[in-house]
Amino acid sequence: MGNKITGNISGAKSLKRSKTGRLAALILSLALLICFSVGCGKKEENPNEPRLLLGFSQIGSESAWRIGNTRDIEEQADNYGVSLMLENANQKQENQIAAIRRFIAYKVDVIAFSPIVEEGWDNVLQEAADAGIPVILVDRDINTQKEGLTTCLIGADFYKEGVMAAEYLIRKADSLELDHVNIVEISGTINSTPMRQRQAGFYDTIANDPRMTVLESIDGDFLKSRGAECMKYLLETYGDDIDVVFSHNDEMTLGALPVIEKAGITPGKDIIIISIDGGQEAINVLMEGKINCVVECTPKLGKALMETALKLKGGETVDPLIHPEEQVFSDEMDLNDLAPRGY
Ligand code: GYE
Repeated sequence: MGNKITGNISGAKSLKRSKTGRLAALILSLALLICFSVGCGKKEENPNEPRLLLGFSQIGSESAWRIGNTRDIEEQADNYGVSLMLENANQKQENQIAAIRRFIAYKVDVIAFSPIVEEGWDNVLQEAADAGIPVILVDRDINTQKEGLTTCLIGADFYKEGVMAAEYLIRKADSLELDHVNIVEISGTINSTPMRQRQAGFYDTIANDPRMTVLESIDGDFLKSRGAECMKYLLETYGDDIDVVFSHNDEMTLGALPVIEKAGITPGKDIIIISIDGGQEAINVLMEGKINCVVECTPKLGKALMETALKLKGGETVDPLIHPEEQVFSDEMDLNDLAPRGY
């Protein structure tokens, strides 16, 4: 009997359920119909809502390269719907460290920065790691004994740039049939990755050529004004002995050229001029014949940065090293059809 009552009760319930069920099914189908017709079948991304918050500490505004790099990162952040907190450190490491601390306090999704020099980042990066915020190195590397403080590096192969600069010089010395080549080097910021690696690539490549001598290497800090000062000092010290100026960036080269001309020397003819970056102004001067060779270093790292940051936010693994493709522009080629450089 208990069973029957139970059966009756359960029968009544199931009758009730089936009525409710039919109503629910109707509501559900109506909802689905509305959803499909207005496109709410999946969770829509709100175009006004950023996909991620990226804190980026830029070194400064020392060169056309750097300004082009900042602009590219801003443009690509817009393209990818990334909200960018951009801080310019005005060439000071302590400003970069303070910016990274602000990004941590703000709880950004991802931190990116271009370290002005390689040393001295462990503490602040440990703080980012403790806060669970992934860090991307852009353009330059750091030197650390600690594992896992950063996720990846997106930047040029500076060693290869130095190699390409030296290979050009060896070809040029061959074509001019030079039996000795005295080089002065105006280097980028001491202890920065491009300075160290461009120098290493260049030195390693000329090492086996007995014609090559580096008279002096001097720190021009990637700045135009320093390029001019360095060149003045080098001309006062070595005068006519200088056969080649190897300058680590266009800005310093553009600073050095008027000093050379003022001394009555013709750059590009009396002295071989080799530069790195490939900004429009240097390419124009190369086409005028006052620079002999410019090794390209592209500042356009924004796209790779946004794609990597989005992957990190999505919990995906990323490539530990992304190098853009780069080339050499020189007086060995016709540059008339070269597309505008964009920086
Ligand atoms: O060559 C120079 C700049 O780190 C690659 O920094 C960059 C260098 C670039 O300011 O112009």
